[in-house]
Amino acid sequence: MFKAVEKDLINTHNKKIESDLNFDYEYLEKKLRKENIDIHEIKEKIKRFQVAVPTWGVGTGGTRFARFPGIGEPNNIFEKIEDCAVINDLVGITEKVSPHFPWDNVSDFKELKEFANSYSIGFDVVNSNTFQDSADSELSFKYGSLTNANQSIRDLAIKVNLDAINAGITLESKGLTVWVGDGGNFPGQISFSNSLSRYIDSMKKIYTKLPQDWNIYLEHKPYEPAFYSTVISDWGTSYICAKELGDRALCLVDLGHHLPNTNIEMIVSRLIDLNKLGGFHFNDSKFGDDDLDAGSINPYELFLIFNELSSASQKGKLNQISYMIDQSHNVTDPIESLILSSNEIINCYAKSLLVNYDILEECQDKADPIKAMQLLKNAFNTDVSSITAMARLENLNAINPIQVYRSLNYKQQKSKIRVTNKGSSSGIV
Ligand code: RM4
Ligand code: MN
Ligand code: MN
Repeated sequence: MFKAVEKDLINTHNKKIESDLNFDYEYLEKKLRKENIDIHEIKEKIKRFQVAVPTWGVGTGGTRFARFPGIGEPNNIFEKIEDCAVINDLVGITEKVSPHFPWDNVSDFKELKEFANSYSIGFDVVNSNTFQDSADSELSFKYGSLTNANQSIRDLAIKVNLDAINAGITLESKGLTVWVGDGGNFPGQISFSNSLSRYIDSMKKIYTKLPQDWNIYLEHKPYEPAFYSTVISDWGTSYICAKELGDRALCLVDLGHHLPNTNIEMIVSRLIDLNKLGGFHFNDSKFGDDDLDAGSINPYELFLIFNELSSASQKGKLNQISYMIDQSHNVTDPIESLILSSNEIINCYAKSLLVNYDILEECQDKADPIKAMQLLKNAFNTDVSSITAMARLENLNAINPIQVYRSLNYKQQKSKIRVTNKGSSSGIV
């Protein structure tokens, strides 16, 4: 750590605000003690929490209309790793990055791994991209990839996934996330039934090649890029497929992959009970897969998700969960968005640790919805920022990461060395 941002600089900034932080922390400590909550226990849990950052998240995103590149943005995976290292040096909870293939392909994955490790960055799950064609490909995913009616195209999509696994083995990743954009724009375009059975068939071929200590994560999504139907449209379909594949196939909940007003926290609970919850892609949205910053629109929902996770964890029902951010930063500096998002996520986690789940269950059993709701609201309304900031300080990271980041003028500095693609192209990343 501290190759991207100097430790001394972080220290100097911390020194200036450390006494304010101590004041806030001690105040909260006393307040929580009255409720029999040990703030140190919560802080220790916070210090161990990790959420991965997606490589594509540090590039400026765009809509299907246009992309407005930011200054000094990274052009390749090495520069993306540098940006991810800046984030992690400041916040300390994003030690791993999640690459996307073939976007992040390199000729020497060992070199990439060593480069990342030199910044104290490791690799989280790998992602496969079969939602666009590579420039040199004769076969096209235009009408589907893993579910395409044409066997050769399905084989190519399987190969993209196997290549991603192979890259991931060198990078010491432990999982593959599969999201397919397959589906139809019009009624009658695809057979719901045939495409699902082809999906399962293709995924079985990938699953058999999965290393023993890996998991495969299945993402569902109701629409986009296909607008009438998608093959893995909802958590139920995802669950059925994961079950069909085997124990190492798990469901991944991308928060933006639900229709408005869907009760995502209930889906989380269901998947925990079914022993199939594998991970998350955190982001926020108003309408669809908006990929906005986590907690920017509906922070209470994020809290309620952590509420399910913490309550299940206390009951010993939670397995290892793969946490990741999956966002598209179109109008902000992606580094700032990712710093704030990781903070929103950890704050919601900390708040969920304030809930007394025994009392909550009592309220449920005694039919006291007001008290139950109050328990959750009190936890959500507690300002836990001093706990998460103290966890950062003790981990030698920044009390106020945005402030330190802005003092670096990082993107301005990088713009002198990195070439910005001036054209305004469309596309999600
Ligand atoms: C999809 C999905 C995948 C991500 C791509 C870029 O909507 O969320 O996880 O890899 O976008
Ligand atoms: Mn996703
Ligand atoms: Mn998405």
